[in-house]
Amino acid sequence: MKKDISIIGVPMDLGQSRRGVDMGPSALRYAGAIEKLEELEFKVHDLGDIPINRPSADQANQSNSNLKNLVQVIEANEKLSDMVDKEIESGRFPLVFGGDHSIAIGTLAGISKHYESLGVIWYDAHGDLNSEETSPSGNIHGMPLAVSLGIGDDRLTNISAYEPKVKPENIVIIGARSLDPGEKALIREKGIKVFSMHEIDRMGMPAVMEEAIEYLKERTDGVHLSLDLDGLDPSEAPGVGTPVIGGMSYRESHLAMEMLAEAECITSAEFVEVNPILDEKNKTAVAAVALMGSLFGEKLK
Ligand code: 5AB
Ligand code: MN
Ligand code: MN
Ligand code: MN
Repeated sequence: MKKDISIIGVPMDLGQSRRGVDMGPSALRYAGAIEKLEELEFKVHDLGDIPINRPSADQANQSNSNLKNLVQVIEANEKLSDMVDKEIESGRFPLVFGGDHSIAIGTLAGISKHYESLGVIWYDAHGDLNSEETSPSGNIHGMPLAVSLGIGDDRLTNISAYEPKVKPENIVIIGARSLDPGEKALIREKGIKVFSMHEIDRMGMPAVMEEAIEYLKERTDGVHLSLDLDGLDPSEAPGVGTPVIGGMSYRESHLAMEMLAEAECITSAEFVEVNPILDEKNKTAVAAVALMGSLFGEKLK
């Protein structure tokens, strides 16, 4: 990865119900993300934050659909998709700072058209494979991977006017430990590759990452890393809205990022779900920035 890096902040908290995750981009910047990447000799272009329109009180009260804040989520993702698209066109590596995970819809919409067969690593406690019908919450941050497969409301699946963004066989989920019944059914139906905490416990992180990398290298021409900080154990990353115990340790995650750096396979990335209000002294953002360092080759320098 020798390309310049473009950072795009998305202060979005409308894809879920706990306020504060809109401050994620600031928390990541304060934790030293840009300095870290510059230390690694990257030229960094910080493009600032995308403006997010909040629903009016009227609109917020009309939320009888199972897709909360749908209009605002679409709007933000269209903008994000356009920005990511332009950065790739200019030959830069897009690095997106969330915001809740609903923004992966826009990131993938901007990226995927540049590849014949884009791969995705979904590093997360959750599958994010719900739709309006299967979602227990109506929160769109639990849906972006399904949307990217072309499953869900057409206004979401068709962002940037094409679908699907990803093929099921090009996805690897790592760290899953909280899947809803509809998500499990979809994983079985589509044959999506999942390394749940069970596999991580049994095989160990090195074997999991080796297999994931080999699997993706065989079938993809680029790989997007979508890293939800709740993939980590809440003891080490407490600043997230939907923590689930029994997660990946900081060390395991660190190794996973180093192995991705060695494999030189990652072509875009996003770090999402950092909520500084729920955090302890910005610990989660600090962990995220350390992981970014490993992803961008700190160990290889
Ligand atoms: B996250 C849940 N599956 O759909 C849902 O943090 C949680 O982006 C989704 O992974 C968590 O509401 C979404 C129960
Ligand atoms: Mn999650
Ligand atoms: Mn559709
Ligand atoms: Mn997620």
